Amino acid sequence: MVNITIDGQKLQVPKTSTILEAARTAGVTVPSLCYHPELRPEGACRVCVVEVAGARSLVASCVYPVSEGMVVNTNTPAVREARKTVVELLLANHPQDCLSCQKNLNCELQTIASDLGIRKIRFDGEKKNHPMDAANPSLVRDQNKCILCGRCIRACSERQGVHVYSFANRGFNTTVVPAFNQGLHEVACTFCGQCASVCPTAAIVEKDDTQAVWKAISDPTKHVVVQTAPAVRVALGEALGMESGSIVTGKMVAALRRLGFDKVFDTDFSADLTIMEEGSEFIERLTKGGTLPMITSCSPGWVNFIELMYPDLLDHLSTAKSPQQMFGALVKTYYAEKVNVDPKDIVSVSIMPCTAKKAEAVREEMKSSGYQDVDYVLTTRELGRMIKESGIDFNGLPSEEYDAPLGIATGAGVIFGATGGVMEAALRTVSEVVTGKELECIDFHNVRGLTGVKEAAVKVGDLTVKVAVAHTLANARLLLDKIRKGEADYHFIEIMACPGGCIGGGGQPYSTCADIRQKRVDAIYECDQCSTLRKSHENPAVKELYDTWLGKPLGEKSHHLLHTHYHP
Ligand code: HC1
Repeated sequence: MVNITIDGQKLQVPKTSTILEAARTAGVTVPSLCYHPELRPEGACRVCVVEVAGARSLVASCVYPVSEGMVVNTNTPAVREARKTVVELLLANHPQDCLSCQKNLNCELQTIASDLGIRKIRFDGEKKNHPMDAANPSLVRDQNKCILCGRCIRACSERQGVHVYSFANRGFNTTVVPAFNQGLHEVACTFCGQCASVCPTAAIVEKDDTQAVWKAISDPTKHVVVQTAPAVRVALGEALGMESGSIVTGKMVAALRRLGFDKVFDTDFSADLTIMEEGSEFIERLTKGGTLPMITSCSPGWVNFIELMYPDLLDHLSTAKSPQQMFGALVKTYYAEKVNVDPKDIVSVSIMPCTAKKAEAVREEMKSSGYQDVDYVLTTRELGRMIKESGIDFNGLPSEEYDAPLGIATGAGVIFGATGGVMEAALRTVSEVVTGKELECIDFHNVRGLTGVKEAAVKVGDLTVKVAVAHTLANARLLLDKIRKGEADYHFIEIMACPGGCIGGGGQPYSTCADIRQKRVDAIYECDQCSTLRKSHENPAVKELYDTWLGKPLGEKSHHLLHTHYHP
């Protein structure tokens, strides 16, 4: 520890701290833009400058280390003036379209300009004129709004190990671009959206599909159904002014009805179905011989990643479609038959925490019903915007239930939303199906939690099943490299592309950080704990689906509707 003084306050802080970290632990607010608590500091934007006694000039507090006896002032006229000038220079060549910008009121540049009391931009700078990159289904890049903080570069390389972005050119012409300034659809982008999630402005945002959904809802000839992913219910509240980790399942269902959806269903239903299919596939591979370790296939950012980076390992991937896509295939077949609606008149919408789900929905093979199985995917943020636009008092809504039968789900379905949840749900079912005996305890604590890679050995009858769980694509790499080298003796692996699993998805409300992810995870397990049924194979609607329509897991109909193939 070292002794320092910040704004007259004497502190003891770890000697590895930067001034910014020390200030924040002491409750002193120092504004910053390029700094992100989960990414390597860069010192690029200089918004966080402070005065250090004895230093020749102001220093960037996010990269300046503390030292014994250091005296720091964060609020002097010179500091305030320097910060203002830095932000004014950023604004000088920034499109000043705040009122109509997708990030209006969620933009860190806007907030800092306001906090610093900038009322006039003294410099009328040359404006950039880059074309938009919008030729992919998930993300829109507007380099004219880029402030060159480099957070997207670091998120993509450090968190995801994908390395899509880098700086190019010099001076005023500096940009952040994929290789050779290609569009995201032309490079090895997984569309996970972690870049959008850390971008302080609207330089990278999700593709907005809300207008298309509004149009479908107001078309009287369309039957518009919606499914909501497990992780949305524990995050949507944040977009509407509620505390992180608020469980808003019932209010969300009520809001979706008021928005005009004809039926409100739960992706947790098809998560249960995924367990039936994927669990059966695992048992088959384990007992009859098949490629092991088998790896889960529900996270589309992860599926894109293995297709792009490790195509030689695609045989390890389960052929089970994701719950979103199983749901889509059933809505325009099973459900359409049940309610006697022509599938061509059904519009199938999903609400997801994920930007890669938009790309998954338009994959060529996701048309098992004869139509595009899922028509529109909205992120949690987009749903938040629709609710605001409609003037619904979200907090004042009553709690309502999902519609049957595709809204009936178990706790095993909801834990899909947190890292380790798919594995735990699978273990609950696989154990009971293999042994024919009821588990004494269905809480598999050793696969829970936010550790990057978790391992466990689980007794299933006489077998010891070795499992691993990874979240973020950088951690996925660690496991895949082990498999490539023949050093992995796992039977079953769960991989989710985003930090914390879907609760930390690229489409979740902004400012997601470790603390918020933990609250969402806790909320997910609370949803499970409060469920009457907590094992996928006990879902009565799934049982009825098999009994009356599908036949059995891995049967012919399942194969056609619920399984897929991949592209090396
Ligand atoms: Fe997910 Fe999944 S858990 S991938 O994170 O398997 O997005 O929430 O909906 O499909 O169920 C996302 C979440 C989600 C699917 C499920």
